Amino acid sequence: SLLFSKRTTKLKHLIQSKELEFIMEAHNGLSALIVQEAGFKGIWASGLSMSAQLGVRDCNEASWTQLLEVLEFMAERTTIPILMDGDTGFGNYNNARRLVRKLEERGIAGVCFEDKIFPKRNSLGDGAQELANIQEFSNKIKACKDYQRDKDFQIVARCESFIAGWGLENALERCEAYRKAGVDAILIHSKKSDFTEIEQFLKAWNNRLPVVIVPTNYYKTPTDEFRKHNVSLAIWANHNLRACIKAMQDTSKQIFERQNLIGLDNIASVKEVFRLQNEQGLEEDDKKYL
Ligand code: SPV
Ligand code: MG
Repeated sequence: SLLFSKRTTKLKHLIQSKELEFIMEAHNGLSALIVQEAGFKGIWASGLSMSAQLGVRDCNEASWTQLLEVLEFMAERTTIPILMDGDTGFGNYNNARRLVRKLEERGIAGVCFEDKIFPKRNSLGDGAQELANIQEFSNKIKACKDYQRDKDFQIVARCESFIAGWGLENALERCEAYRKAGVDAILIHSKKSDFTEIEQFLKAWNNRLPVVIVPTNYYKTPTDEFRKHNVSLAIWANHNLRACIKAMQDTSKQIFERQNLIGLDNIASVKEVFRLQNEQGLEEDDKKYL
């Protein structure tokens, strides 16, 4: 049964199964545990969220080794698979495949690489987007697939043709090249507020490989539409980050203005903090070992 499988095998199953599955964003050890406790079967280690929680921009300002440290805490506190947002792979094929090796060593189940130029920019912003050369990016994928040790480690190729304004034909050409390079799944991204671009792609793509989507901007599309068009995996990509930003802003403002702690109803108890940290586990061990 999958219950006792490796995380790579679990992620492979989430991606390769016929069912529509969901993974949820987390950006540190605590949020990763919260995602798991909510019932999700997998975690999206979002580049936007991990950079934002460090207080920097989503354009590779945080180095890949700094992100590895974040991912290590996320893996430590969870058992469900984590898919890392690997941006462009932090360089050429050699940098990308070394990242794959380090992710495998830290128990991360897969990585998503996007076909842009390092340093990348977030896809939802207004700035111009430069795409990678198709051949060069395909070879990067191939190098990573050749280099991984665990055969179930998942590599997702993210196509940014729509984001860059290059259209459907370009998206199909790219994704076909990435498929031939041996990638496990395609992530097709769109920043439109409706499902039209993704729907056109899904129809033309015709299930050649599993498809992953990120419905941040077209969130009003009913989830059954994703199911109907055979989407494999939907990523709720940044909503824990946005939830804690709002909660922290409200709480800081309220305490600053009132100069007391009365009537804060939207905060967790200290007891809950201890529970999430597993304080009790240490107390039990202290009795045994101290
Ligand atoms: C992320 O969550 O970092 C993503 C998705 O890459 S997006 O922000 O839409 O580019
Ligand atoms: Mg990202």
